[in-house]
Amino acid sequence: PAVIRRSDYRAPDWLVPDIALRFELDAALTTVRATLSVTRNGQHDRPLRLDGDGLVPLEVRVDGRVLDQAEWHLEAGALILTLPNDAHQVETLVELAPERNSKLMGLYASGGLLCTQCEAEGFRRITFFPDRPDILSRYSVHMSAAKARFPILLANGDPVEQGEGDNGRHWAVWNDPYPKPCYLFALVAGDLACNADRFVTMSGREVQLGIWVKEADLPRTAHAMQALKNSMAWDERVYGREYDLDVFNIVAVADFNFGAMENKGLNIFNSRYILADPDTATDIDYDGVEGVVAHEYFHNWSGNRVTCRDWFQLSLKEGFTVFRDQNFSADMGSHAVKRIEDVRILRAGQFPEDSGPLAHPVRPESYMEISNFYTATIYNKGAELIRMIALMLGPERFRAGCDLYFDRHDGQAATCEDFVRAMEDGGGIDLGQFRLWYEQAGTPRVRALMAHDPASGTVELALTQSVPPTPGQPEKQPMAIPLRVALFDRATGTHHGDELLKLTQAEQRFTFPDFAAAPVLSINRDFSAPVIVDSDRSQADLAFLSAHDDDPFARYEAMQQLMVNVLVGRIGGQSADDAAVVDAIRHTLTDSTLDPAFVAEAIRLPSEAYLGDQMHMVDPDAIHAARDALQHRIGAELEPLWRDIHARLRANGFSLSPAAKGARKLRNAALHYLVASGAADGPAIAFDQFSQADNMTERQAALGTLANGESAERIAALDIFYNRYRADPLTLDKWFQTQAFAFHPGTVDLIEELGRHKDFTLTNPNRVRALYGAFSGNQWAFHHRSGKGYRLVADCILALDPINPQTAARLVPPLGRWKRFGPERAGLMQAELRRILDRPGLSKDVLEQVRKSLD
Ligand code: DPP
Ligand code: ZN
Repeated sequence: PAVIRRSDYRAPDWLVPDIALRFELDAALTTVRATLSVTRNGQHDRPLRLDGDGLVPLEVRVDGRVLDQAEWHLEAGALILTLPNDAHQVETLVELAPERNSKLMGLYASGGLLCTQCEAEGFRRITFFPDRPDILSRYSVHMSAAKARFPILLANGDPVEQGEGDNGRHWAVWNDPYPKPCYLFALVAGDLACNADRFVTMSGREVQLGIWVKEADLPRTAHAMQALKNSMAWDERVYGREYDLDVFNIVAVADFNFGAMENKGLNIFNSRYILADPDTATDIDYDGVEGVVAHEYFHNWSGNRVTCRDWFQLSLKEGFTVFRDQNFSADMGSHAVKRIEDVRILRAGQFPEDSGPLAHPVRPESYMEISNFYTATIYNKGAELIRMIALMLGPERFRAGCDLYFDRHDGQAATCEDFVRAMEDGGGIDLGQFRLWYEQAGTPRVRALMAHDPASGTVELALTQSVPPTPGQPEKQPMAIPLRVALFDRATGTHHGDELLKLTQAEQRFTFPDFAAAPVLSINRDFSAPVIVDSDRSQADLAFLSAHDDDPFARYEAMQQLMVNVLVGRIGGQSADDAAVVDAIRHTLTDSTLDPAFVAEAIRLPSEAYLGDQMHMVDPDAIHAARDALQHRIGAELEPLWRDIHARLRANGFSLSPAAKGARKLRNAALHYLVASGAADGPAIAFDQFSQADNMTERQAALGTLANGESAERIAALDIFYNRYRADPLTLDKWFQTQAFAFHPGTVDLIEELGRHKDFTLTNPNRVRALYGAFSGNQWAFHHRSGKGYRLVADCILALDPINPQTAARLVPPLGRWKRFGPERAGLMQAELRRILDRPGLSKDVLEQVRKSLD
């Protein structure tokens, strides 16, 4: 398979200002007739190339005349035509078999529906077309289908006409007035019920909103609808961006590769990001629905009105839109907790990517399969880049930069460089050196050393930075790193204001006058830059910050670092001062001024994977043992507190208020530590919570806690959960996932069993992720010294690849981290990667990931 390079970008040879599509829909056999008006772009005599993937033209016409076979040919699936004039009408007819489309790209069947997924390159599986995001076309879509099976027919834009046909068929026409790239094309046909609502925009236009689901799921759509209306209002208020069509529809489908898709006027969602009710959705699920509904809605401006020139610019829309949805969610709930969660996600997903064989810049230079680049680097690190720009500019100038970006590029396919330039021109800033963030992969490390001179009262902060080598980038230049710092007075626990330092050189010194005594350094406050900070702060200083820092993220971070230091000591076999951690947790738990949701974050031990990331060589067994022992100690020493919190925060009735959510979060943390304490009644208390809970947040947390141990309650709870939810796929996913996440010595064997369970299927991506995705994130279990975990995941990849290569490829990265896990495990992991590579006919999705992982 060919490697595509950013440097090879060329403007398209032909444009397609208009396209008319006619679909005769049927699950077994659909026909698609496409009429493209094409115009030559510039002076050249190159042929028209229409991408196709698995398509065979049944008919090709140019300006109405049927071509004979000698007048066209196929090249790597694409239809090649030589055209004499500068403008023509090209018509093709193809047949599709949606119900046999297990890749879930293009037109496919899911639970009786027909739906589409085109991003990134699925449209070429529907019809012949120049499938690249810089071709913007006006779409007219005519669909016909059997009315009984497919009473609802939806497409992008506005509905214009509908009617009855012969043989029980009916039809509908939808037009989208906004030119768009083909990756935003969508249609849905099926038996759907609608949660209908309306939104009046800032200029007084009324928009019809519809969330379309199976009839039985209607009661689970209220939260998504509220999130949609809140998003529309927020984008008007914060960015001045109004919705632009008369209808906005969302459809939920059960089988979906992504979380959701921002098709113009017709978002299609993985049902897990639409459906929520207290019985089946956790608070995290509710927040996921709110965040993803917002994300896809915000794409209407950051992605659809202004789209990407080519797929190397993916972060242009994704990084910016993640930044937007993060801020929206922060505004809907707690800024402090949202920031902590987002950093936790970045560290869990993006930092490992940045330090492994799949590391790539936010704007990559090359790819084999673009589906492999929907990564935490493009999305989450991309969002951090926008956040740094926003921080350096301040709110007003950032808004001016955004306004200029949207105005300047509305209706265009733009680049990351266009965005940066709009920020420079609109915000009044020089982002010259900052551009390196788009070019250089790898997480920068900043070393911070503080010295105090009592004679002069001067504090000197010496900062050094380095960016580690990554594949294809052995040497790096110093980056522009904005670091928020504050210097705390030890006696009063206060500081004189927080400063934004701009680190631009490899080594830089900053001085601060007027400190009679040595202060305590709070650095990278609010996680102002996505870097790793090494400092020589003592455990006492970290404990001080964990009790006094007024920046919630920095306060959380101090606590985390305190815990990491103790755990790394324990893992290294040193006697560690557990008491410092226990004291800091006690102090946090008893500080009544703190938000319980923040407390729950702050007292949480760093994950096993995060601890692994702190070490040069990862010993999963030692990490597990150390973390387990510390957890036990915290549980046992603070047992009365855990009991008290658990009893006290029991709610009277369910609410989704931030206060109620925070209480549940802290209560679940208390249950977790209480069980970890080894108290004899721990499992019984957990089982009681499991049985009594009127919501999934408490039920699943109790189940998860029980799943870690060995008890009669564990078996009973898993059984009850299964029987209660076996008919509800989204909730049954939790049953698989909870067992895959369990800290239990038998987890690896259980995965093998669950992979053969009658409810396990490879055709549903959510189910695959719930079992194998979760398992490969369970460091201790996945890295079982037998190598069985690696074998199970490799078996799954091999079995899934012919069915759904995109989802199969997503399971590869954990196997690629072999360099960090010692020679024995490395050998076992490489052997599994080679076993995959040896399979003939591997997809390019999996091939690219496995090849890079072996390097
Ligand atoms: N649907 C995916 C997202 O919204 C890809 N655009 O991020
Ligand atoms: Zn997106």
